[in-house]
Amino acid sequence: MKPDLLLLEPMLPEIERRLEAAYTLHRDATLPGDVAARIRAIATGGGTGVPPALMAGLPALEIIAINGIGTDAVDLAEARRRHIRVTTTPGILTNDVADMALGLLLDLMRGITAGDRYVRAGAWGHTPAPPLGHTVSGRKLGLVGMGHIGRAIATRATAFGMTVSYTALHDHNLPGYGFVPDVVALARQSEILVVAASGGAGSRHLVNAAVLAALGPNGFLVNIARGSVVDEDALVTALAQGTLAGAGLDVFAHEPDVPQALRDSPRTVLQSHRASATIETRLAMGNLVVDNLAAHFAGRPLPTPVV
Ligand code: 8YV
Repeated sequence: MKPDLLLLEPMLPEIERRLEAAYTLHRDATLPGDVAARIRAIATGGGTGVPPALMAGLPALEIIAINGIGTDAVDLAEARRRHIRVTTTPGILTNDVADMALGLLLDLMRGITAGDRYVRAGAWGHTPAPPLGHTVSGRKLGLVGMGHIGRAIATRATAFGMTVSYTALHDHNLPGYGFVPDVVALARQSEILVVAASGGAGSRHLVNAAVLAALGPNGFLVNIARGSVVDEDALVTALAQGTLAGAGLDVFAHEPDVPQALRDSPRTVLQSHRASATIETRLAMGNLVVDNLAAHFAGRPLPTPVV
């Protein structure tokens, strides 16, 4: 009999076909009691995770396979207590997420999508051109978080001639990149601040009103990490008051709800949590999810466990 698996987030068709071949797939988290009692596995996204109440209602749950690297939406302590395995897809999405960070920054500072809208609207030659942009190359960039994604962003920024500094839980002693222990001090010395820190209680609102004020009215913020790392109310206020020049955001505090003020602001470039959303990366991520699940049910070592 095929194990029962709860799929909490859609995956590529070819990945879902592989899952359907090996598992009895359920897609609705509001399960009747007799089905909930049979669920042995969950496949979910990093941003979606597993709501604690759902996890508590699945007595037979053995493994949570995350289609991503963020574990902040899964109660890992509870998983450990219940001996539930948890896996992620490390390393695969690093370059795509770093590319998105630079893409958001380039669009934000050069007005690329604003210029696209201007031309598509037939305004060229008829109404004033969009405002001049800002030079990206050679600027001072600060990174909040210096894991694999942060380092990939630093490599790209260096290729753009930028001076890169970073803050993290400790000095990684990285040649060419300055370590700044305090996030406010990092913001004060940066023209661009990129948030690449893991989500969770330890980083909640790490980028707060004081950090945004230190980044200042000529500063730009990019967030490709988690919405929880930035105080979103403070960000809305800074953009509205002009005490921050702009923000490029792929993640938000309460996805998929995005504050109207951010959607209306001319100082923002917005994406719907798509930094890892390429065919190539999502196929590789999905295959690793399938491989982790298959290893578990075959009694083999898991390829990429975190619990
Ligand atoms: C999502 C992410 O997992 O890796 C993460 O933690 O947030 C994303 O890559 C992806 O959007 C699939 O849900």
